[in-house]
Amino acid sequence: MPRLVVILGDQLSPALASLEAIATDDVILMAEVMAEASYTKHHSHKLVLIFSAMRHFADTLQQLGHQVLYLKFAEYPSVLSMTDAVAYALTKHPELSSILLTECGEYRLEQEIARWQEQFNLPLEQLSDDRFLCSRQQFANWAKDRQQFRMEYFYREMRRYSRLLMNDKNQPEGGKWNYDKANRKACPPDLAQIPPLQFEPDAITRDVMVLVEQHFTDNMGDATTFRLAVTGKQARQAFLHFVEQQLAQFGDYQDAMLLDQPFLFHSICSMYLNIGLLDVRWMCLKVEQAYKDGKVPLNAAEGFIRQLIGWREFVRGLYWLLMPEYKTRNTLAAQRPLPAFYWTAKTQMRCMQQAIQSTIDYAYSHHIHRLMVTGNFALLTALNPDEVTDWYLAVYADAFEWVELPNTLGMALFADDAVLASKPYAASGKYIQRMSNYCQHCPYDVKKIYGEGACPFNALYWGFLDRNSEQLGGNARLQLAYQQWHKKPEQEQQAIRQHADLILNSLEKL
Ligand code: DLZ
Ligand code: SF4
Repeated sequence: MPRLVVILGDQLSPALASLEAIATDDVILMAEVMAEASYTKHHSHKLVLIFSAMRHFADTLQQLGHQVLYLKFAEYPSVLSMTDAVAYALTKHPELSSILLTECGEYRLEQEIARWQEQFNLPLEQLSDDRFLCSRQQFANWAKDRQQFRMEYFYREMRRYSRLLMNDKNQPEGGKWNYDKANRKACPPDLAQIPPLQFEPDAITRDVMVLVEQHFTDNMGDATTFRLAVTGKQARQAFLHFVEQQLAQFGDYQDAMLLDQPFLFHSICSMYLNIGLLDVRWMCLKVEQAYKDGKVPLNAAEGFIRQLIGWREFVRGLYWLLMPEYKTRNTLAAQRPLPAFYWTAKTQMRCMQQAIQSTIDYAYSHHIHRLMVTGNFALLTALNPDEVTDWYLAVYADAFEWVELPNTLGMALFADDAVLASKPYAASGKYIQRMSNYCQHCPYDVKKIYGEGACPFNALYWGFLDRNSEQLGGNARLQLAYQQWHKKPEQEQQAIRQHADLILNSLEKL
């Protein structure tokens, strides 16, 4: 009996479970729809990436002999959502007698899909997404008897399971599981930078760029500057370029930031991986091989593999374990609205300007920009988690809720009742000064805590600790910080509090 096989915009993998299970008379449905393109105000590069990659993927499927029904954006007036697309496909193909898909990546859409069986009166089969190493069920089993979920322990199990960077005695390569401490160097400004690979848009991408420009006029970014990979082949080229040219230094400098160098030694491949153009096992094996061949040091290979099989799988597991309640958490009762400069980069704070400008230009900024600059600022100023998480979901090309929400709500905002992080990643200007050269190019003075021209991160940091002392004062990992605060003379504390309040009441002016 022929089936309708629905493939979503982040499921562009030839080895997708539902494609592995496909039969010759099944019909594949892919659809560009308004509901998915507008549930958040996606960056224009994210829209071009997804639509163009979908069109290229559909062409490949057709060339392989599959029957593909592809609905282009705005060409089917009755089709505004994935549900509409399924309804349309079933009218066109009344012979189809069931629906098959690989489980989707977001709770929101999963709820919509769960209604199809009743709505269309057809059996619906959903396959586990085995593009992840750890299934939702395996994660739930791991989490079952634990009071606390810590990435490090999950990661060790994933290393044993995947056998990546393990020696023949089943011990971690080099004797340690984690080399993160070796990965926190500041980057010398004159170190040669090798940019990530970019790709000239082909005719399909150019069409999509025009479409996005026409239909999404107020979204962040300029669609005409789009230069990302849009096929699996290009994405693999981009990743191999990273392994050969950048990975060796990725380890040492993964937390560093430099003026006008948005990429440093990062791969910029998360957006390809998260829509299925890259395969996580293939990526990890390439990185492991580069280490075995003596081309990259262990701290680089381990640091990269940890992001993929540790952190990425861990946040996905937690997301599915804890949704939908997870999204409603707001541990520190943060309520302030997001300042307009998150959309424009128009702020004098050089660090924020740099992190946001690269977001506008490339739908990308690296993890320290996200965690320790824009995220840290949002934490210190008590920005409303709904607004902040929606911003991250919208502006990054790699952002889908399963990965974005735990990283933002849990890691950056410490708003998830300490499920993800055991302490808030709050930092003063000193951290940014240590890890970047931004402060040398900033009108604010990083050495000043309060008074005219003081770096806002400083008073905000102490103000954050002071304001939340009831909730955070007992946190063992913050003892040193609280001791430093309590050592300050009362008069200085008062001046800092006043300065922090002044900033909090006029965020838009920073
Ligand atoms: C993100 C996205 C966008 C912008 N557009 C589409 C689309 O038009 N059609 C589609 O199938 N998928 C799209 N996606 C990806 C889905 O939103 C994605 O499958 C869910 O976010 C679940 O991860
Ligand atoms: Fe950012 Fe403060 Fe440094 Fe300016 S001085 S770049 S605001 S940390």
